[in-house]
Amino acid sequence: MPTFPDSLPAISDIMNRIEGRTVLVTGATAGIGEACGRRFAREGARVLLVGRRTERLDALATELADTDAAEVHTFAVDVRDRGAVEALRDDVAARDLLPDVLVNNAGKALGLELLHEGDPDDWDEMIDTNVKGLLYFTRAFVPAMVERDFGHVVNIGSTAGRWSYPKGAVYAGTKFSVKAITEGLNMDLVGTKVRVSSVDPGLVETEFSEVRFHGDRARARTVYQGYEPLRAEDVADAVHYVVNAPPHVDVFNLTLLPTAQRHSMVVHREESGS
Ligand code: NDP
Ligand code: 8X3
Repeated sequence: MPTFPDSLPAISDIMNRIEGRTVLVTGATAGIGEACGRRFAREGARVLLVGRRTERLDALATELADTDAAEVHTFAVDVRDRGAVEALRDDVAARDLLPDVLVNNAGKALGLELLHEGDPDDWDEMIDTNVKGLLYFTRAFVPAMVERDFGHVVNIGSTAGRWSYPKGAVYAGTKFSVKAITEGLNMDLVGTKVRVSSVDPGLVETEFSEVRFHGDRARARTVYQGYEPLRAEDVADAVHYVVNAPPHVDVFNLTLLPTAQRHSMVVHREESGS
């Protein structure tokens, strides 16, 4: 029988392939994107944080500058604004900050309504953010990756891109699109060393539901009651795993759910008080 030491080091302790890389994260002012920004900074990456809320970007940059040796750059950009995304690309290229890793995370659900009663303004915003914003960033930053024959695109999809659900058809439609775009881009890049992955979480407690319910925090809280949802840091761990994999390994898709969740529609909730 072979003998092993009592505690083996984790793979990520052995090999850090992130240190010194440049990682751009969209939607870094909250939730999963913020957790990814923190995680990559902790691993010694140079992080480019993108979001709309400047005060949050500034606060995060200050915090990371205090606690990490990482280099942090912030950019107040609306991912729906194609011109602003192109200007961002030109700006970071001029400053030699083109990303090795692009985490397309910015996204949202708006409303939880029967499709035939839904609000077309909500649909436009979801499609513009989750699909078109992701496309604009991909179009802006992947050419330089192809030119260098090195890079990684990580799209944050969702279990909603695998299973639609009642009153969530349009959000699910955007996440099915992310799945299709991830698959297509991955094939388009065959023969290059640019990797394409998606990380697809189930229920994660972030500001997601507060945004979905247009600021109704009490209603948002009910989404995560009676079970232990994923935390943003759990998803950042998954993104870290995908990016830190050896260069010959492309984790095409990583789906993670809370243990209490087995499908978009199957969640085991404990009765309150039990
Ligand atoms: P949060 O609401 O906590 O964070 C969303 C982030 O996206 C914020 O930083 C927000 O920043 C940014 N964002 C939204 N619109 C824009 C825009 N137009 N331009 C730039 N940034 C924007 O949600 P999550 O962290 O939960 O969501 C992140 C991603 O994860 C989304 O793609 C979501 O669909 C996906 N996801 C979430 C799950 C969940 O249960 N929470 C599960 C599966 C996937 P700002 O407002 O400052 O611009
Ligand atoms: C977020 C997960 O199930 O709320 O993508 O749509 S869900």
